[in-house]
Amino acid sequence: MSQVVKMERHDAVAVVTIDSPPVNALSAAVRKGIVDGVNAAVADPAVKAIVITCAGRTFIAGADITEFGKPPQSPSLHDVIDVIENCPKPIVAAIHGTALGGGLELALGCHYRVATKEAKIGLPEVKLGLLPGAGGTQRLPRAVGPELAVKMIVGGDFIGAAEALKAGAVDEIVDAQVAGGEAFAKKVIADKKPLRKLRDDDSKLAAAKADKSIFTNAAAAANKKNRGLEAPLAAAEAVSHSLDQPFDQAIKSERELFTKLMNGEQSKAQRYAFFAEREAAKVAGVPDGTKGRDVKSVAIIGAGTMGGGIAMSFANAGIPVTLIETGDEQLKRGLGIMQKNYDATAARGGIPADAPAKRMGLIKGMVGIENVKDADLIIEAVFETMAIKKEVFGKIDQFAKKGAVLATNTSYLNINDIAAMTKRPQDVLGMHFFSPANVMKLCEIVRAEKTAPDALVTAVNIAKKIAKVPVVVGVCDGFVGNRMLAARGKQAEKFLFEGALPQQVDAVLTKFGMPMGPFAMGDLAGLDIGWRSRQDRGIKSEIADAICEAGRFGQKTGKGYYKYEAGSRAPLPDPEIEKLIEETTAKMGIKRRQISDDEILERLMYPMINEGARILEEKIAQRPSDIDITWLYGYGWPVYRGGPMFYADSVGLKKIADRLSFYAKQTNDPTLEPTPLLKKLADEGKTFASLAKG
Ligand code: 3H9
Repeated sequence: MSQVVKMERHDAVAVVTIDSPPVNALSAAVRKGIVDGVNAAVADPAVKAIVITCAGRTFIAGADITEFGKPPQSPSLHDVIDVIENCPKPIVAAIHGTALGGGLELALGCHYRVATKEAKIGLPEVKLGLLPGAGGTQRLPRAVGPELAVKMIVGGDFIGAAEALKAGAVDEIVDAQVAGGEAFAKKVIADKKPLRKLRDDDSKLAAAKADKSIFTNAAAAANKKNRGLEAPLAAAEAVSHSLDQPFDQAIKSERELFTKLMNGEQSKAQRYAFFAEREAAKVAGVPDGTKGRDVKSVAIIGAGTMGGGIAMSFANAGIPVTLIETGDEQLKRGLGIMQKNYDATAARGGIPADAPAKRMGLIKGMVGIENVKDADLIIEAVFETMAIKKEVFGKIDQFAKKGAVLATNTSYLNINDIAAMTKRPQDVLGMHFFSPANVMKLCEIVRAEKTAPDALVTAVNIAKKIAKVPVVVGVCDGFVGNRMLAARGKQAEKFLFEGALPQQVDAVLTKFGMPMGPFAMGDLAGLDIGWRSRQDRGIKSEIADAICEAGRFGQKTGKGYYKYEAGSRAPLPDPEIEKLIEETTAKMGIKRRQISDDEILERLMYPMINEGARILEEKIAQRPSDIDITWLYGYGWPVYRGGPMFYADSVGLKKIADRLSFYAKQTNDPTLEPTPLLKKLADEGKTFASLAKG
């Protein structure tokens, strides 16, 4: 008897039910249980048809990812699907929740499929750096036609039951999976329906035979969207074999491509990122069973770029928000920008035409901070100045209701000091969104000294609800992401003095896979902000200051470290900058030198990793993988490189520690010496990942 799959006979229908929480993944035990269940049903002469279905919240969510990279155990998923497809009695897959990856491949091996109304199906393997490896690249095009199939497989996106029915992937929509599956099976018996096998049905391929451009177009689109990823290109190739190879040969090609991806570095990194993201949502150091507080209403203070973006994130998730400003003028301006932003997205086809009105309808603009009084969660997004934040929190404390969670969106400031302005520091924490807040998925949830566990859990829950990826961090200057960014920025700036130009430094990072380098990023954010902050703090930076003194504030002035053509965001190298840098360094008596790309990469990355190690030592981040998630979702770190700490492990910590010591001496900067934690791990031949295991 299987612990995870049971078989019951209801009249002439055998129901094989998989019950392997949380998501019925196809572990070895589940695979064996299905084969045993089907074989038992075949052996029972009273059974005329079989239903395969799942208990719990979902149909099979795919192969068991935790088994990848370990020695294979039989039966393989291929074996299971062969048993199903070649079964002498008709088999109906009854789908609810999500049928994903190997789960959908198994369903496509069944002779018929039914799904509940809210069910979704998809082959998201590319998101793990893989492609469907159990026949999905061949059976899906035969079910829905190659055009939709390649779109689904290369993009990894799901479709709903209604679309699946229309496209031909399911045969009927049912109210409940088990009863609906049984009823359909009875019809199959009564109508003597044939043992339909997708592998033998080429009818939908015939029309597409002439035009193979759908595959090259899908590959080109994937390449444009996600530079450097191998899986989408391999997936497009695998699906294309549905047209130029017989079924069995195409399955062999699929297997070869799948195995190559599975053994490659990219998928390893992407699988790591999948689990790291889920791990990040688990808050260490709160008592087991801590529940979040109820959040029925949300208020956001400040309708500027950040406040507006945060409000849009809530509206996008269908949650009403009150957006608070100090005056009508500011409120009108903020709401106007949001409306324009939504209209532009709708015009591009990014959201339905009626979405802007619906979403703006969820955002209620109000003047006066007293309007926070009904909110369960208040997020402050005003100017990044301690004095102003303190004043605002003093006022929030006056008006907010008891038990409300009070969050600040500060990106650097000490939240303990902000919390001290209230009589309820246990309710205060940080929710640091990243710009543009309606797009970027990261939300650093900052735990201050006195933050109550249930307040923390509330913030994590609400961040997930608005489709953000929460990472819990501690209080320090810049938290995790910006603190590491500062370590990188310091080196980037030094390079300009030593001999490199902005375009050389940036190109090293874009070649690595980052969406942009530090100088293009500075131009995008606006150089005047840092300039003003340096003036406040009495800090000089000769090149950056000279650029701002020349009125070059970045993209908004059409010139910064680069120049920009009217209406374009593409950075163009500017000879004027080259001249400015050379003149400035000449005046300072610096002899410039050729700097290699290798040196640039090492000196940008390793100090950042060193800072990450320091962050772990100080327990500002709970785990190395949390730092990786911060960079994946907040700064566009390429997912196929897993994140800075994962990357460090792949380079080897000994090499990183040695190079840091070398650069500390070369540039006369002792802060570059490896931190005690990095040094210890390097000396012991260990990785950052070993810390998580410990
Ligand atoms: C594949 O199928 C390859 C085949 O083509 C070929 C094979 C030869 N395995 O996300 P959640 C865990 S590749 C193992 O928080 P939700 C997850 O880690 C696979 N574990 O829930 C978490 O554990 P914990 C193709 C899995 O409701 C728990 O389940 N399939 C798997 O927000 C809950 O997950 C995919 O890529 C798995 N396959 O979302 C689908 N899936 O509680 C991947 C989940 O310990 N999964 N877990 O942290 C998903 O997209 C989402 O989990 C899903 C549910 C939408 C299903």
